[in-house]
Amino acid sequence: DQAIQAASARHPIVPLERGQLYRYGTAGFRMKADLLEGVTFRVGLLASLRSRKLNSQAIGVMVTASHNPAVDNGVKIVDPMGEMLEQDWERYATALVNAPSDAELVDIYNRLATDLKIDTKIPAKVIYGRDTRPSGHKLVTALADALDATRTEHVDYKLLTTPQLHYLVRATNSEGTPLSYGKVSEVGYYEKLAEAFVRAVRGRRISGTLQVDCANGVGGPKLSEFLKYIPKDKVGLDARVVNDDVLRPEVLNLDCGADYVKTKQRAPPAHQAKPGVRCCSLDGDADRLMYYWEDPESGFFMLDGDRISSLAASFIGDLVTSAGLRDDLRIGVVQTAYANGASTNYITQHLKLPVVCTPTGVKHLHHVAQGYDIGVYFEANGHGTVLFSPDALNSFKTKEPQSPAQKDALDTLAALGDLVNQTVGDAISDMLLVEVILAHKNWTLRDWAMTYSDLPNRLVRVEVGNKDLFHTTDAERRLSHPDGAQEEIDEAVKKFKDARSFARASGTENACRVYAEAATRTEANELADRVARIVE
Ligand code: 16G
Ligand code: ZN
Repeated sequence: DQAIQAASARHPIVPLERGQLYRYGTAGFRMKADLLEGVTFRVGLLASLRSRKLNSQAIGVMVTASHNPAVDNGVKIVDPMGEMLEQDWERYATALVNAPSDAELVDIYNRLATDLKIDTKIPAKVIYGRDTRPSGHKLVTALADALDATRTEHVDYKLLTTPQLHYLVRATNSEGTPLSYGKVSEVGYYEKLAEAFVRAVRGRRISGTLQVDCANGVGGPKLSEFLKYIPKDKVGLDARVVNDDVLRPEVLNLDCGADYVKTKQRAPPAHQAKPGVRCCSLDGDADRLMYYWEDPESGFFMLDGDRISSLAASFIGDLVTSAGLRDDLRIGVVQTAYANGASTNYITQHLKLPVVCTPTGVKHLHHVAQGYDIGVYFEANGHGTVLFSPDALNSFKTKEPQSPAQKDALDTLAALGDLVNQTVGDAISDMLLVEVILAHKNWTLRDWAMTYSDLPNRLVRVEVGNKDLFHTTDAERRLSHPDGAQEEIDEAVKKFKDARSFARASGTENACRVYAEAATRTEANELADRVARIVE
């Protein structure tokens, strides 16, 4: 108790304005970095409890604020299989972080240990990493102090992309078991991806240049490192890495990156690629991906998370059919309310695959995707992955092929099982998946874009007095509170053709978001404005 109390005194918590509480939200704790030192210390205490609760398995802690500006930072906990922290535990994080004094912090820590029947004498292990933000160093020092005070073994992996940390957590906990996820090192991650990529491309070549904008974040140096593991003479992949300046913190996510491309619907101004060149953008911690190109005739065109999802679902669905496994494996696609209606129609009507809608946030999508043998999940913002069940992975390896085509499909599926990060959305791994699919289909981005036409849509951020007044149901597609608001939105939607709109409180900012789509751009804009006025 004394060790914790003394260490906590070195990393004080800053009271928030107007008595507000810190809250473990969709992306952990995320805010201005100068508020986070005490928060990160306390997250360390919870991570040690979590490890002890789960029989000393390794728990991960990632320090990042993803696509947010350089002055922000954030901290989140990763569960043993590389998943997001179990939802029940979010309130324990909130309780610890809001303890008003060091002494009360120790009380809450002890009470949690008692209530959750945690033996604080058994070993605990926590591994952690951070993105390139300058504040990250100080925060991991606070984290390490908490781990020392609780006698927790810890490993500092220093700079990592978020998905790399998720990989390492799973690799650590599965090491030496039949379900080993790969070597427990950053190099192990590169080797696994590179080997699977070569296997998946096999017999084809990645054509043309791929320009990758790394948001001036940690993805830049990590992607460059990864590319050293690719035998270019064998598979191609002429990747040109841009916006990879991690020495000037102020340029992180500035006018570049996946979030910029998605929200501004344009290519980052620095390093504009020549018309026709295949481009993609990662975000600041490399867990989101956007593809786009500048068309000589029609201008900028973007392929977002919905497009990646439908591309992956179509390719994998066809492979499963060719492999003769269509009747054995259940394939499903998981989206959120932000998914463009045209993508949902394409997946259900053209690909004939089921689509489930969940609330925003990776943990919700991931959870539902786990219910399938092959669960494809992506948010429109470019975060997502494809999950393969143990049964699915097993059938790719053990089914006896009856023809060379069937063998080819099974081999490709097995390679995808290793290529696609099974723990969380991973921009580098997803990018390789897209490159593999385009090579197999012999498609350009324009071919990919031709599969369906997006409904015009608009997303607006609305400042509201208190966003906590807004409650939703039906996977965030309807407001249940304030009273009468949903009826007004319904009335507005009725006035437009093929229209849909919803409002929800942001989980990461103090604001509401309004989404609208309709048959024309003008109508989508007008509907978004109307609904924004209702919410205001
Ligand atoms: C977080 C979520 C992301 C979601 C976004 C929504 C994770 C790891 N990240 O960044 O999935 O799209 O929040 O933000 O869950 P919002 O609630 O502010 O709209
Ligand atoms: Zn991110």
